[in-house]
Amino acid sequence: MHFDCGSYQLDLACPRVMGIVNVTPDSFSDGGRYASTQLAIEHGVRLVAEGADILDIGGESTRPGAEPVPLDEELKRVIPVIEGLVNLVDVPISIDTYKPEVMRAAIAAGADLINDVQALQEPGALEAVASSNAGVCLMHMLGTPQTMQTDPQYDDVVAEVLEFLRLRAEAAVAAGIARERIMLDPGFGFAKRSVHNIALLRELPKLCALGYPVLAGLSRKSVLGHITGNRVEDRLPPSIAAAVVAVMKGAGVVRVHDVKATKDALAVVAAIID
Ligand code: 9MG
Repeated sequence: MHFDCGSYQLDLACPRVMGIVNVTPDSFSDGGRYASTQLAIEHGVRLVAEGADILDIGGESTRPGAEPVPLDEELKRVIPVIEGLVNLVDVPISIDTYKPEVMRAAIAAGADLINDVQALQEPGALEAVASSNAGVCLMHMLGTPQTMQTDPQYDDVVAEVLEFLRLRAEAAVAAGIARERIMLDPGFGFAKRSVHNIALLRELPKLCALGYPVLAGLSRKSVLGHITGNRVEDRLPPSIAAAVVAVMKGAGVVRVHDVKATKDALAVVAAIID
């Protein structure tokens, strides 16, 4: 299977690692360390040197309870980072945003992939992607980061997430986005209790069976804290375990903070399992 995004075509026969570049002072695990253009660019370059296959740039935190960032502030955070990175790295640049204005500006600045935690539901978002050649990651979430963890309820979380993503992919195709440009993501940690996250990971092959590449983002997330009791700064081993399981269950891309450690773990898996 391959995935088309911007000027890149990713062969997903081997799993790809998306490295996270937060440009958010309130980012839940970086504590604002990379909240300046230069530091974010340097961080992205370092992640590529460690083996990142994609960089995901985000200017608005999506952690539970995070406040929205005004449009102009988000643009000021992410656009200079994208402009800086496109000249320095040769991997697809992804922009983590749900705002159509940010999507358009990011694509004009050189972004190849739109990572939308709202699955292009914002008015104008489908059109912003359709009028470009960027790829898109459609993620499942109920509500917004402010409300999502209040009391998430599902009768059958796997069936409901699959149906949502199937319909959003259909909407994207109907808007003119080629199937090869679409990736799906169950949205681990977004309006989900641990039991929901675990069921979605266990049943990931059902999502893969929809025929689109699947992205899994479990790095440092609270479900790993619930399972292990570890605080966020001690979640590297559980994050690696989760990434390995996700790949073994069919994920084509894993979104992670710790690129080198994840690449090493996946290299061992690839050497042993065919
Ligand atoms: C921005 N962001 C935070 N967590 C994420 C996840 O699990 N998937 C995607 N696509 N984006 C995420």
